[in-house]
Amino acid sequence: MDLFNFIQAMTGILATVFAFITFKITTQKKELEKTILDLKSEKSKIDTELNTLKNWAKNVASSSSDILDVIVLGPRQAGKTSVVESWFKPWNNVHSSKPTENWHEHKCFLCNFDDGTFYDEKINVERKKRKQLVLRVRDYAGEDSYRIKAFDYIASLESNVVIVLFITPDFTASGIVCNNENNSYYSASVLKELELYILTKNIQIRGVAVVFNKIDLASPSLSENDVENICIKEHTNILERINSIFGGKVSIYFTSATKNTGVINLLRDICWTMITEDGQKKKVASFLKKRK
Ligand SMILES: Nc1nc2c(ncn2[C@@H]2O[C@H](COP(=O)(O)OP(=O)(O)OP(=O)(O)O)[C@@H](O)[C@H]2O)c(=O)[nH]1
Ligand SMILES: [Mg+2]
Repeated sequence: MDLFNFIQAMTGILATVFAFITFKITTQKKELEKTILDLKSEKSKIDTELNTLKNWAKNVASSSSDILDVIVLGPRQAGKTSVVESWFKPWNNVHSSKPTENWHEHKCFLCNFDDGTFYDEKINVERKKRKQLVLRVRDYAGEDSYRIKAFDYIASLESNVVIVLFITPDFTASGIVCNNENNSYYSASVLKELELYILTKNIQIRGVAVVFNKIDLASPSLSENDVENICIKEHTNILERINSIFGGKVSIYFTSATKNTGVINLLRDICWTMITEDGQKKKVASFLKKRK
């Protein structure tokens, strides 16, 4: 082969290679352009979905729960279970109440309420917060040994605790007197022990309710005012001991589980230790109405 033919052959080969490379590049460019188009359309779909998600998230609140713990204490037969069951099982007959073994726990949802907003960094959007208020009541057996178990339980809680202390006076034909059971259940040493538990663990006590129950047993010759004043006077020592620990947090109630007197107001005030806003109070009031 002479040089001319050789050059001609080489030119042919190079032209073919060049044509092939050009074809390859053009095809790949087209594929790349198609991929870019696909990616753009995918991105726009994702953007639309993300926007929809953000708008949805703006209106869907992130929920968490607050528990209000209520610890019910008092000597045997004071009527603790009767009062507590009138809150949670109003259909139960008070007269059929049996002595409690250990303790009963009741839990129920009280209300939802708005709790400001927060910035959700995962999706870069300001979202609403919603709180669920849950009531958890522990009704302990009146035996002394359960008092200390209740104190241990109180010490395991941190905040939002309401303590309900039942006192049942002796209602006799001649009047109302404090009985020994109340005195020993709320003795100075026992209350000191409770104080120690609360102080060392720094527990946030929202309120303390002292409940004089069974007021229906008071002589009908006594007015409501008389009954209340005599109950307070006859239990001054116990009340002073309780006040010396809990100070301004103590409120006194007069109830009758059999006559359903004062029991719902007691529950309302317990709930309101956690609730300050009028709107929330209305929701709890409608919850309480179902129990009247
Ligand atoms: N008359 C009257 N009787 C009541 C009242 N509340 C409870 N009782 C009665 O008192 C008794 C004791 O009631 P409980 O509710 O079981 O008392 P408790 O404090 O839970 O007693 P323990 O579980 O043993 O510590 C029952 O026979 C009830 O029917 C009340 O307000 N008036
Ligand atoms: Mg009981």
